[in-house]
Amino acid sequence: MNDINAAEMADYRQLVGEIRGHAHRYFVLDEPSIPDAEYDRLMRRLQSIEERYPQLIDATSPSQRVGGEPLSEFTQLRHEVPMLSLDNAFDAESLSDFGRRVTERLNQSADVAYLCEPKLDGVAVSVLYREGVLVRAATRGDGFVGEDITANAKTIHSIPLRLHGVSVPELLEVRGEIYLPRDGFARLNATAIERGEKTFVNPRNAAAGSLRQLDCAVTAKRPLEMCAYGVGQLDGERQPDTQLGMLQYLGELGFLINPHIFLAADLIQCEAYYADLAVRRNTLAYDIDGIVYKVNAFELQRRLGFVTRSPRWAIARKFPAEEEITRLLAVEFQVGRTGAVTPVARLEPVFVGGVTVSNATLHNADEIARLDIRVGDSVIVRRAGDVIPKIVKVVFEKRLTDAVPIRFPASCPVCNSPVEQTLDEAIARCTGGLFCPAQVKQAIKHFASRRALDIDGLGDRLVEQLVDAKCIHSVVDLYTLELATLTPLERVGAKSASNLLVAIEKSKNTTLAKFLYALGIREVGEGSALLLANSFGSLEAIADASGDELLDVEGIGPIMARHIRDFFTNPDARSIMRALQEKGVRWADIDLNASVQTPLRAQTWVLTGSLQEMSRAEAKEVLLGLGAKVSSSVSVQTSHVVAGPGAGSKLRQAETLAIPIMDEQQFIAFLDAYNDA
Ligand code: D41
Repeated sequence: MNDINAAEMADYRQLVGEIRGHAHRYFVLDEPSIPDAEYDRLMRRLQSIEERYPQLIDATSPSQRVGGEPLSEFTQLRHEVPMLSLDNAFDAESLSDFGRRVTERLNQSADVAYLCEPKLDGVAVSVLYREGVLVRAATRGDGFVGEDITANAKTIHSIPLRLHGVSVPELLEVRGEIYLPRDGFARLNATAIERGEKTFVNPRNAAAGSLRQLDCAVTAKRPLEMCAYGVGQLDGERQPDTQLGMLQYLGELGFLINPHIFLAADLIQCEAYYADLAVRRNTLAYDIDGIVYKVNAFELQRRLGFVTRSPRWAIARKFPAEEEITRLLAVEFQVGRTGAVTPVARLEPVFVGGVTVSNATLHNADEIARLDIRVGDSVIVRRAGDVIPKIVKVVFEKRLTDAVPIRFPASCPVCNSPVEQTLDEAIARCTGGLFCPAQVKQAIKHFASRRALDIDGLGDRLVEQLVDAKCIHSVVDLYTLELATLTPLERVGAKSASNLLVAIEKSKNTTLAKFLYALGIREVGEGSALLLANSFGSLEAIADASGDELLDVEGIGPIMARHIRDFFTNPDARSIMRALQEKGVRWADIDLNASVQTPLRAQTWVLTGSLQEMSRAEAKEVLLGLGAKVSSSVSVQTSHVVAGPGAGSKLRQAETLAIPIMDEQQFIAFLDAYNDA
C-alpha cells in the first residue's frame, strides 16, 4: 500500500468536498454549477487517487454509489419504528370531516395550520444514518417489514451518502418517496421499445421495478430521485417542533425537499392549494396522485395520536385516478383525409382523469400487436391531464376464452378499396382516394377549416350530412350549393343556410398559401404552403416545378417534394383545381421580385407549453415559412416566445430576460396579419 503525504491527503479531502457540493447542487437543488464534462473530470481524478491509495476509500466517497456483487435475493428488514399508512379523502367533504375531527379532538377553536405536500407517486422508503453515514435503506413493505435496498438506494444521487452541515444527528431515520421523473420514464420505455423489450405501464411501476434490481449497476442507470417527507427516528441536538421545520432541517442535511410544499393557515387554504395543484399537476416533472395534509405542530400531532395504523393528524386528498380498468367492446377502423386507416377502441365508458372515456386510439397494426389486445379484454386506460386517452396494457389474468383477436382489414371499411401498407411507414392506407367517401369528407372538412379557406358554419356534422345525402362529391360542389339543397337537411335552419352561402361566397377570396394548404397535399402544412407560395409565386409555377426545383427550396425535403409532384401530376387533382378557379376561387399571385418573402428572417422564436388550435409542429412550420429560426431554448438571442398552458422554465427565463411573450391567441392574430397581407 502506498503511503499518502499530507498535501495529497488535503487535496483528496478538498476534491471529495467539491464533488459532493456539485452533486448536491445538481441532483438536489436542481441548480447545476459546472458542466457535466467538468464533473466527470473531477470524478476521474478522485478515482485515480483512490486507485493509488485504496485505504482512503470509505462508504461515503462519491465513487462508492455503485458497487458490490449483485445480490441473490433481498433481505427482509423489520422497521424499528413502524411506517404508518395514510387515510384517504376522495372529496372535499371528507377533507372537511377530517378538519372537524382534528379541531374537536384538540378541543380548540383557533385555526389549525397544516403543511400541504404534493403526494408523490412512487415507492415509500426509509433510510437510516448513524453518525451522519448512510447505513441502511429499506422499502416500506407492509409498514412493519420491508426489503433491504441499501445498495440500490446508494445509487440515487439525491440520497446523501453522508449528511451535510454542522448539526449532524447521531441517529436519523428519514422517510421519503423514491420516484422516477416523467422524462426518465419516457426514455426508459423508448429504449425498451427499441430493444423489443417489455415497457413499464407508468413511472411508479418503473420506479418499483428499478428498485427491485438485484444488480445495483442496473438501478444506477435509472434516473431515480428521492424526496424526503418525514422522520422515523432522530437522536441529536436539533429537534424541530413543526413538520415544516423538520423538512427544512432535512434540506440542510442534504435531502431533496419538494419545492411545492405550502403552509396553510386553515382548511380553506388547504382546499385552495388542492385546486391550484390539481390544474398544475401535469406541468410537474413527476407524477403526483394527490396532496398530503399534515398538522404542522408536532405538539398537536402528539395530542392527536393514531388509530390502528394511521395518524389522526394526516390525510391524503386524492386526485381523480389517471388510470382505470375497463373493457374493450369493439375496434372500429376510421379513414382519415389521406386514407390512413386508424383502429379506434370502443370502450365500456369509464371515469378516468376527470372525464368519461369511451374511445381510445390504437394507432396502428404494430400497436395492436404490441399490446396483444383482443375484443372483450379488460384493459388499463390512462388519461393524464388533457392528453388523449391511451390503452396502456391488457390485464391478461382477466382474459376470457372467447376474447376475439383483432384483424386489420384488407379493404377499406368505407369504400371497399384495397388497404395498402407501404414498407416505410407503420400506417395502412385506403387506396380509394377521392372515390372513398370517408376521405372526401375529411378533405372537405380540411378545406373549410379555419386556417384553410375558413368557411364559417360548415361544421363536421354538416359535411357528413352533405356527403351522405350525395349533395356534394368534392370541394368543388360547395360552390354550387343552393338554399333549396340545404334547408331540407336535418337541423339546418333557413337562417344558418343563408349564412353558410354567404361564408362560402366569401371564401372565394383567398391567398395562394391558404389555397395550397386547403388542397390537403400530404405533408404540406401551413408553413410549407407559405414557403411554396413565396418561393414560386403562382399555382402554375408550383404545379410545373420539377422535383429538383422543389428540393432547391430550403425547408422542402424529398418526401414532401414527392407528395407535391404526385399531387400535381394527378389529373383528378388538376381538374379539381381548375374547377375551383372557374367557380371563382381566386388569389393574388406573388411578385417574387418585389415582395419581402421572409419577413421574420433574422428572428429566433421559442415555442413552449401546449397550443390548442395548432400543434407545436405546425406553429414551428409556419414560423420557418416566414423565415424565422425556431429554437428550443430561451436566450438573449430570442426574439419572441409563444407560451401555452403548461409553460415552465422557458417562460420564466423569458420573463427574466424581458423577451416579448405571446399567448396562442396573440400568436394566431400575429400570423393572420402576415397571411392576409
Ligand atoms: O409524497 C408522499 N408519497 C408522502 C407519503 C408524503 N408526502 N407524506 C407521507 N406521510 C406519511 C405519514 C404522515 C404517515 C408520515 C407519506 C406517507 N406517510 C406514506 N407513504 C406511503 C404510505 C404512507
